[in-house]
Amino acid sequence: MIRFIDAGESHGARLAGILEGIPAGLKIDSEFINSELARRQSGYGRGARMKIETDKIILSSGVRFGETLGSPITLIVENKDFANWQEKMSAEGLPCGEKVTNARPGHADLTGAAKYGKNDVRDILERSSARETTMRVAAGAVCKIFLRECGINISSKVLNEAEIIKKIDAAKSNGDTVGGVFEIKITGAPAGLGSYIQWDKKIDAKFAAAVMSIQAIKAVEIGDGWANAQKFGSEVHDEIFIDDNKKIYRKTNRAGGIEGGMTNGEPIIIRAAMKPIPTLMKPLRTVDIATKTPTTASKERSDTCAIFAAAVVGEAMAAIVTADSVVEKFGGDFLQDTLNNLKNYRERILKNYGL
Ligand code: EPS
Repeated sequence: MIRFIDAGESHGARLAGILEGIPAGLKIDSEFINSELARRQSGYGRGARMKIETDKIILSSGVRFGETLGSPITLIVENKDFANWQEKMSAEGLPCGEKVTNARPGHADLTGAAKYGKNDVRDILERSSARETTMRVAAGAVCKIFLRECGINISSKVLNEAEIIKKIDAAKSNGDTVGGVFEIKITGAPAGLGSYIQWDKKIDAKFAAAVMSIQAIKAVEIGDGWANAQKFGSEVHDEIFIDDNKKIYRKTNRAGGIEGGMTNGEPIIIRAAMKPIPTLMKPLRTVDIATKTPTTASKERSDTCAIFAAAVVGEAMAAIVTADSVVEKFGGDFLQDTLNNLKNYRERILKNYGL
């Protein structure tokens, strides 16, 4: 089983993550992790913060002489911006900055303050910030390295990119923000990851939860999920064919590579919709939680659009789910055992089922 949690505030000293369950014997390329972190930092529509940070990974456990031990991997990234906030530290060593009491509509601010009994919204926004996704990308990069050994590759694209870039320009000059849709593609996964046996084993449900957990993601579909709902079954289901070598193939992939909660050997397609970021430079109406009077939302330095970063985070979340499913099916102590099991399985289902 692969487990991942992370910790850290947006303007705290550092971010940390623990990734457990990656098999022993995997060579870890820190430069690849750093290149993934750089991909997440780039993309049209990002704000001034990304000019301050140059995210670099520190591996502080679970890896020895560049190879995994099978023990939990600790991942750390320093926040360079911390230095700019240091003079404003709280007694606990957490960043405080200016007190914020006007909650942003669409953000965790209002409910978070009420739930955790805080009267400074900064106590909420520091953790709910998407800065945290840095660690998801670092953990996802390790999972991608493992998946590469298994012959599985993950990529993504932002849909309607040209149109979004135009919208970002317009939003910037209007003090507004922009959302978007990205698509993740996973190739090389064997048929049979996940299961129909129980609700919590279905791999489409796991992908949906993992991708939906990314800040500001409000809808996730597998394949042509939304469009398929409007069509007849005969227009939707991907017919099954067999070639001269007795190999199964499909002419379409509207199911997005998942049937019955299991991968079916076709590319896995996951799409996610991101709402526009709630921090607007032309702020919306809200209420001051201290005075209980009408006001306008706080104006934090922020991004105009983070869809390009979100796509990279989406890949990382998909990588964690895929790696977990591989380890569940093929074992996760020692890499060579995992790969041998995977190879035997691939051979068996190809020989007996053409899959
Ligand atoms: C974010 C606000 C901005 C973004 C941040 C997410 O940060 P700041 O308040 O420091 O300008 O840059 O994203 C990141 C720091 C990041 O690494 O992605 C927010 O409120 O969610």
